[in-house]
Amino acid sequence: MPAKLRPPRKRTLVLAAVASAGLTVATATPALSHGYTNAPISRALFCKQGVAKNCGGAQHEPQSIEGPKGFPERGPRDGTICGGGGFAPLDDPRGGQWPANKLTAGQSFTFRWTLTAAHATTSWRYFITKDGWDPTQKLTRAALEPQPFLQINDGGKRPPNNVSHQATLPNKQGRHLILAVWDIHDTGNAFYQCSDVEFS
Ligand SMILES: [Cu+2]
Repeated sequence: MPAKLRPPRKRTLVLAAVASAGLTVATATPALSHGYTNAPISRALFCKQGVAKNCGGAQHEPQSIEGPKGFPERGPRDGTICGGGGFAPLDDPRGGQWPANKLTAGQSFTFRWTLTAAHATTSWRYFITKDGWDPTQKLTRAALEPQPFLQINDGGKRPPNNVSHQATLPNKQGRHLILAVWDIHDTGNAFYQCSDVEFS
């Protein structure tokens, strides 16, 4: 289901106001906005849509769930992966009650991203939780299958604003978490998107 497109936030104006107040804006990445997954719908996008409440800043900027790249060796530490190390409400497992995307195991599925800034890309990687995953726990590396079930290498090229990747869904049952990682080529960062899914 495609996300509704809304006008971008006027974050540039906010930053300009801060700069004119004489403060230094320190940031590890030069870009101001980025991207999120809309298929399956991520926790951050459910927040933006108002389907999930009490999300903190993710409600206004689901595209900004960004952390150091190099997952799983580097990147946000365990328990902070879904929030990219900075959006804690996305890490809260909410007792396993996050809205879930219904998927059919073993079937073809098109993963989709909406990009608000199309950064030069190293790769797109999709991880899934192991069998027996406990949805009431915060996401850790140990809870994920060690290899992504889908990886697309872009070799530094700039993607379109709407990105799609077709894949065969893994053979899983019941509730799982899919972690999508967008590895940026020319910064030290990556974008992290967690989607709760229910396989039938
Ligand atoms: Cu960006």
